Amino acid sequence: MKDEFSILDFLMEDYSRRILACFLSLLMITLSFHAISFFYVVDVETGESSISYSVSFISNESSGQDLILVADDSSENLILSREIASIDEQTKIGYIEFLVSYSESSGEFLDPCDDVHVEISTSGMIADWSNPNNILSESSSDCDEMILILYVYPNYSGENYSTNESSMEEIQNNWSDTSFGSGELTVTIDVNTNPPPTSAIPSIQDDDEEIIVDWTFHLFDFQVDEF
Ligand SMILES: [Ca+2]
Ligand SMILES: [Ca+2]
Repeated sequence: MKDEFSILDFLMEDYSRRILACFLSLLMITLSFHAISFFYVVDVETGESSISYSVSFISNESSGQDLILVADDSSENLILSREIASIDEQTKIGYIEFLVSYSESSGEFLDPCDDVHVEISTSGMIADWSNPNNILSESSSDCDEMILILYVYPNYSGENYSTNESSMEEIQNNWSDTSFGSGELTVTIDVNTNPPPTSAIPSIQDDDEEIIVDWTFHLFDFQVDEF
């Protein structure tokens, strides 16, 4: 009888071990599943990926100069576009800068500088019109240079950056919209002349001013690398 009990005990022990082993295996599988799920959910909820990308910009310029004669008490328009600046449709435009300069060109003695107002019309070109750093108008009465700037591609500064919050596809889509910069940009120049003291003499007048507009399109392409 003693031997029979021993065999039974042994079988029961073996059975218990198997139950325990199964239980522990199940516990390990369950814990592993929860751990993987937890980290996956954290990943999804934070929107972060273990993959990081570096985005680098390759910049270029297209520039030109226009001389515009504006009669007293009137205005002239300067029109610019991709076509006029010889920029192909695939090239991205970051921003456009203008340097407007003039001097008194009448040649008359003591002829003071004229009043000049320059303004970019907020229509015609697809651009980042609400960018707070835009300078869309300037005035001068003393022949000072005027600088205007229009940011065309939203969020473009030319600064390289790294991110793990976007996928490769999202980054590429973000910097590939060539619709920005399409259309025509109109810059209006107003002149009101200030006459020389000798203007009482009919032959000595100041009827106009010659305005020089230097413009530069800041262009870019980009590269994304995984690291
Ligand atoms: Ca003058
Ligand atoms: Ca003048």
